[in-house]
Amino acid sequence: MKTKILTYLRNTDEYLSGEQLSRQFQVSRTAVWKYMKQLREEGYEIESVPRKGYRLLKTADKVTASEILSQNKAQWVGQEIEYFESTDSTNNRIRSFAENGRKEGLLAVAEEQTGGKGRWGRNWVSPKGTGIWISLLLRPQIEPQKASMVTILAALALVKAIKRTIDLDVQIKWPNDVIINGKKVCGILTEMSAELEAIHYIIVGIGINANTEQFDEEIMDRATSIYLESGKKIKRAKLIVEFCQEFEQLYEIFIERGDLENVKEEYESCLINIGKTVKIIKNKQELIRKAIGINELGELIVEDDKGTRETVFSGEVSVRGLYGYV
Ligand code: BT5
Repeated sequence: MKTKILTYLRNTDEYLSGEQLSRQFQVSRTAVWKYMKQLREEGYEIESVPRKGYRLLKTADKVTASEILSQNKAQWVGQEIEYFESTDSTNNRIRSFAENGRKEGLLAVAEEQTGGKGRWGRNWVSPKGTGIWISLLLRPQIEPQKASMVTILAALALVKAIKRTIDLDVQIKWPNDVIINGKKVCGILTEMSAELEAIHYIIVGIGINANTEQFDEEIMDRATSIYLESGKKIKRAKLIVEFCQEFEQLYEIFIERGDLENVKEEYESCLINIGKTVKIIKNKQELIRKAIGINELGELIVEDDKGTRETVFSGEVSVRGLYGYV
């Protein structure tokens, strides 16, 4: 109900009287008053004028379920939300929800992660109040080998969502980093539960440094935030909603087609690796190659100095000149 009232307030500049709201939502005027009180406590600035009613003045930079749901126009991505003030990792939360049979599209959102995870057991710094730490549950009926394509789609959806929110040049470092001005602004951790033939579920975990003002020394040279690059603080829920909408579109087409041919060009247009020398670390071996692009499976196409091409399916790929490979 709180979400419905918030959506209603958000969609008009007019005053809405207690009576109007109580009629609209079939609740008492006292109940309306209580919801307004709750919203104010959550940080929304709601003006109330005698004989006119309520009007939403300012929304808080919250990532609560109501704040996201009241703006989300996606059909099913992020239409169910589990919000945590603090949790170890939203990927872990989605894993337990998935094991309990929750539906595809469920989004776990945390204000803070105490055990944020990167790939291969690395740490993901996830402080309170400034970032976006979310995980999405998917149950695609595709071969397990295709699961990594979801990371490609998530990265592209993130680029599009950020560009819709703010005017910045956003790029992708294959496969899971989103980059602004040569530094990492988002990371993606895709996890899966599967058998040889079938996927039980996929968890797409996304970390976005949105309004972060500064980073600790250990990641300062490689991490940035939307705020640090643009000088503007964004409303985090808005960006989450943009992501849900963009991702849903890309994912539905992908499920229908079964490959990435239709997004290849757009993806490559923001791929920072292209034409660059890259270092591939695979089975503890280092290979130096030139990156050419991706194929319809989302694999990175690379070329050696003799012009022989091969594809990289997964692993660590650093780009010369970019953090971590100088
Ligand atoms: C990633 O791993 O980039 C995946 C990050 C996924 C985080 C999300 S948050 C919601 C969900 N729940 C989780 O527990 N995880 C997901 P990788 O490519 O391995 O990069 C990790 C490396 O990035 C670290 O070793 C640091 O060097 C650096 N790093 C850590 N925190 C960072 C941050 N906040 N911003 C930029 N770089 C960071």
